[in-house]
Amino acid sequence: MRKTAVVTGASSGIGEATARRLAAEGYDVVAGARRRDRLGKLAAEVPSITPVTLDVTSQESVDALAAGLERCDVLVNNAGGALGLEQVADARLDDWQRMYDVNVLGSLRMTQALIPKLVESGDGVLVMLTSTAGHGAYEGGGGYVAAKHAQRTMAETLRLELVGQPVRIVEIAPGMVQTEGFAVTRFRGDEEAAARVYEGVPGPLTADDVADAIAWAVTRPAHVNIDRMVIRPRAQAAQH
Ligand code: NJP
Repeated sequence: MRKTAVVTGASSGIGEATARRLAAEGYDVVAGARRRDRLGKLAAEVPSITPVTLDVTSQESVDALAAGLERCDVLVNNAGGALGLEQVADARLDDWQRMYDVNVLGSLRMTQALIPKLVESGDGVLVMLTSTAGHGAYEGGGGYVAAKHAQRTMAETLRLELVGQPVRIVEIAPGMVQTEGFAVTRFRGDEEAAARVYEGVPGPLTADDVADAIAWAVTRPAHVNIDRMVIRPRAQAAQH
């Protein structure tokens, strides 16, 4: 019986790389995101990937995805990102609300919708994409830092609550990863400013580096729980 993996935010960056990587590992992958055109191209390239339009901020959208699934062995809560660079004193409330809605509540909606199927699978794995930002703080990162801390503690709480159930909880916390969308969103669509983020940073991680770690963690034997992997570019050791 082939296993099914659901990856949120699979239309670009880490989510897309993870969808490809899990498909290569033999999973049927349900790839969710809002940009259906991008998912369609991905699915045309990789037949075991099924595109599903998904907005993790909409309960209806999350429920529709869950209702269409026969099974779910792996859930990768990857959809997310940062918005804005302001210091806490100047932060915009609507940015914080948006970051919470996508990163934190989006992961919560997906988790609540799919925990029963992960349990049913007999060896479910839930991956929470946090960040090194979820393990510290940095200036101008306030809302994102807070959201990633919340996702991290959600994963830790879930792991405690699911002791005795056949579900493993894996936290993946990357440092700087050069992806298409992350910096652009953070810089509010200013692509030139976003590109400069990676200038002078020797060897940021690639989406594939993170996807490799996710695939390794979820394919461990059922008795092995990889609690957390913190993955940094070598040059970024011990910083955010
Ligand atoms: O970014 P990007 P990454 N509903 O912008 C989707 C974390 N991280 O791959 O809906 C559903 O290329 C969006 O799809 P679409 C980061 O916090 C990153 O770098 O079509 N999906 C797209 O596929 C995040 O949790 C870095 O626009 C929604 C995807 O999310 C994860 O890695 C460092 C959505 C974002 O892809 C992936 O980010 C780190 C919604 N409402 C952690 N809103 C880094 N890049 O440096 C967005 O530590 N998406």
